[in-house]
Amino acid sequence: MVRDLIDRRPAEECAAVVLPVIGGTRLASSRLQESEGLTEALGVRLAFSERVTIREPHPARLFGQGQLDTICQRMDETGATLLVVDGALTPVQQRNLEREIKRKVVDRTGLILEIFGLRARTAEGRLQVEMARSLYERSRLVRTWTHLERQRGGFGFLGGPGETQLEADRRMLDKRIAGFRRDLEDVRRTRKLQREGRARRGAPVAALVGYTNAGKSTLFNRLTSSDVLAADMPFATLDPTSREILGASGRPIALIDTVGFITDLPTHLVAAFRATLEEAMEAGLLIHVRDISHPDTNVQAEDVYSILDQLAAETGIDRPPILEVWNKADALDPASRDQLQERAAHHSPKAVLASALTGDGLAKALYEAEAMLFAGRSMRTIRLQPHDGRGRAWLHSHCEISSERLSEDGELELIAFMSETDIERLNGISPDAVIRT
Ligand SMILES: Nc1nc2c(ncn2[C@@H]2O[C@H](COP(=O)(O)OP(=O)(O)OP(=O)(O)O)[C@@H](O)[C@H]2O)c(=O)[nH]1
Ligand SMILES: [Mg+2]
Repeated sequence: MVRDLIDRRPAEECAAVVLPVIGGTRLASSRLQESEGLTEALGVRLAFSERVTIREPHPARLFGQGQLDTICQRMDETGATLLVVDGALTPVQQRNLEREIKRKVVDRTGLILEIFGLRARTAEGRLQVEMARSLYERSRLVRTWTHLERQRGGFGFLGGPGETQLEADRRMLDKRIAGFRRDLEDVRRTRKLQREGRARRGAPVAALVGYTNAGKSTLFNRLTSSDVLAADMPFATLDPTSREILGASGRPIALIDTVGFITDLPTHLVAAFRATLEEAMEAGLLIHVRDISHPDTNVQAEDVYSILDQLAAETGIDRPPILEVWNKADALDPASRDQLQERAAHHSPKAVLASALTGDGLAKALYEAEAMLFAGRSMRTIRLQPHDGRGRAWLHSHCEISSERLSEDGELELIAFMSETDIERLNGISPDAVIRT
């Protein structure tokens, strides 16, 4: 049923999946399965899939000639119409491979961008995907400068006399990217206003983050009694959804479901989804949902943390505190479950073993989330310099403000509910702010 929700590619497309393992790099054991899952997410049939060990990557076609011949032969035998190389291809390698095997070739970034394209439902999601695609195409144009110029040069139908096709393409893409950037700025502004609205209502925000397919949306649905799409496929969620729930203490909490991460997430996607991802980085708490039953759960967690670090560096926002939810506990055998239960109790960051499917452990997870969100939240008096618009804006978008006035000496005095983390953050933004209990 879920599959029907996805635009499907013509069924006659049939893909060969090759996972290049380059000179001793360690790849997660289930990585080939992930490649297959990503390919199937395009709605194409799978012809075959294999790992190919490459000692020395060939600059012009990545694979050795013998390896390429074998791939070609298998593609002929199985009737494959598309080659998915689950790694990075240079534009030159991609073109040469296409020429040699006489079929379409797509690499990991192309594949993920394609899936995002199929999944984008809202105007905002489509805008972000289009932006990512244009950035990707733009980067590939630059690197193939010489060959494209030779191949298509001299037409110049967009520009003046003598303009090459490449220059025209580049100009067209730059124009589109600039347009997308403007539209995305509007999206960011709208999201900021929404965040401020939430803060005014006093609801702190917890964002669900984690590897794709970890169970974020299933957990979100359970906790909020919602019905967002949760499915056994990569990148089921693209657009963030937010709902308010009441915690055990009766205080409101806003929960956000977000797009999933993946190993080697294309940097263009991170850039394009900034408005969405910023939302998570601005939260008071990140609930890192992990599929603890997955054989590569530790590698996945490492990759999630490195993407979060990258986001923190790019947005200039400190990473919010983290609560790990070790999900899919129901899929473990009883012995490992006991073992993990024990390990979770002493884990840093704090971890709760749970199952979004059966509901086990969710009350504890919510309790811990609430405790972390409200930890040390108390009423503070803050004095800001008269011109500190940034500090004031941050307070309004992150903390519940109970009053605000101008003091006799022209400084701004606010009374707000702040946690220790809030105080640290405000200190970073407004070093001159004076905060008293
Ligand atoms: N056994 C088991 N399966 C689960 C559990 N939670 C989620 N799943 C399954 O895992 C798959 C992915 O769940 P989603 O909730 O869509 O995962 P997600 O993290 O939102 O994934 P993306 O949106 O693609 O990033 C679905 O088939 C769920 O039914 C759980 O606690 N136990
Ligand atoms: Mg999801």
